Amino acid sequence: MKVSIVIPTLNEEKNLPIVLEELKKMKCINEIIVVDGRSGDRTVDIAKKFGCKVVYDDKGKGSALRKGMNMASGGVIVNMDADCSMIPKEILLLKAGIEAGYDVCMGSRFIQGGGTEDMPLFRKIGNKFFVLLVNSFWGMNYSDLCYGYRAFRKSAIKDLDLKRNGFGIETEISIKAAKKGLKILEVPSFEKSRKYGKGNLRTFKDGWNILKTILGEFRG
Ligand SMILES: Nc1nc2c(ncn2[C@@H]2O[C@H](COP(=O)(O)OP(=O)(O)OP(=O)(O)O)[C@@H](O)[C@H]2O)c(=O)[nH]1
Ligand SMILES: [Mg+2]
Repeated sequence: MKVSIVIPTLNEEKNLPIVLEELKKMKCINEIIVVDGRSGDRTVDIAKKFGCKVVYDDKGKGSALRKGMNMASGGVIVNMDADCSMIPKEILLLKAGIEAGYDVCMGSRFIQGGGTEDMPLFRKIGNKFFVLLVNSFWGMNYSDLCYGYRAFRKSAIKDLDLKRNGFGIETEISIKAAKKGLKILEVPSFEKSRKYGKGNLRTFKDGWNILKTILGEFRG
């Protein structure tokens, strides 16, 4: 199956070329869509130099991902970050999940083979708490939640009908995939530290948004 990669970017001029250089070596990748949140640096120039499709969206990471996924043409659509925290070769594992018949194949840092060097203790505790809530509310067996390295069957994008604009998007995906009875697989993934620059996630503000996402989906 052909693979489209969707990468949201915000000021990633140092990290993006490293990621794109590695992606270029992978034969299974058909297109790379960079959805830029109006970076003030050379991110967009770099993406264009590597032959990526570039579109703009300044409403947040969730909105950017939605825009990129909606325009992707591959049968398999993979979301990944631009900050060098995700190992490009794991795309093979994510893609295999879709080819084996799953609708969504999610990287997990908390099953054997996975891990993270990019998550302070209080974020780990928050993530575990959110995983527990989602598993209890929707009868799931997720091991991870707020992680964006995931592959989707093209048809799943429409089924998910995503709405969140910010960092709540991963949580929304996990919950809606469960609600809609999509076939979900977790595969191990190792998250490295972001290489250059600072992350945009604000632990408490975005943690609150994630909690609101869970409670909103529970009520709705
Ligand atoms: N288009 C767009 N991309 C964003 C936005 N915020 C973050 N990103 C990108 O989304 C990806 C993940 O964002 P990060 O800031 O690394 O967030 P994170 O990995 O949860 O947080 P850290 O662990 O602190 O790195 C990166 O490729 C960012 O450049 C945004 O508002 N718009
Ligand atoms: Mg990051």
